[in-house]
Amino acid sequence: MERTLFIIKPDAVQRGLIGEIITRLERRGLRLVAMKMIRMSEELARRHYAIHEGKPFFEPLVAYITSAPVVVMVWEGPKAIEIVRRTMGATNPAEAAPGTIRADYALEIGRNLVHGSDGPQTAVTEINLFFTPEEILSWERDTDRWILE
Ligand code: IDP
Ligand code: MG
Repeated sequence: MERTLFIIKPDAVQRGLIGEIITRLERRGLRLVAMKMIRMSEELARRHYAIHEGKPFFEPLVAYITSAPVVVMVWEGPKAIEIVRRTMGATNPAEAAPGTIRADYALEIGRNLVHGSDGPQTAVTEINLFFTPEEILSWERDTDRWILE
């Protein structure tokens, strides 16, 4: 089992796409183990995107991610990190495969609706940045035996 941090960014919240986006991950079979709506502080945004510090898009990215509430989640499942990234589509919506969230609802890289951790180490770091251990729930889902072999 793997866990990944997933964020519904301000543009998706403003556009009323929270339900639509959660539905895609939920129907896929991934299990939701934590969720909250927050307004990201500038400090949290800078820490979350620290790897991009110094790049030309960094300051606009911090402004974008702090501009309105976001919905932060932890999703769990086998290969959850890769499966979520593939469900999101490429970073640039113009290059995202049809049927992905970014291809179906977005046009530009700076308004690409969602974030998902890009690897096991990043996932752990990012989850710890947004959630305390008590906020992450381990629960048995009755449908698991029809989703997981
Ligand atoms: P990812 O979100 O697919 O992991 P990253 O390369 O980690 O993509 O970039 C983080 C975020 O920074 C992107 O999702 C996007 O919001 C923003 N971003 C990345 N590259 C650009 C760019 O060239 N212009 C504007 N925003 C960018
Ligand atoms: Mg990234």
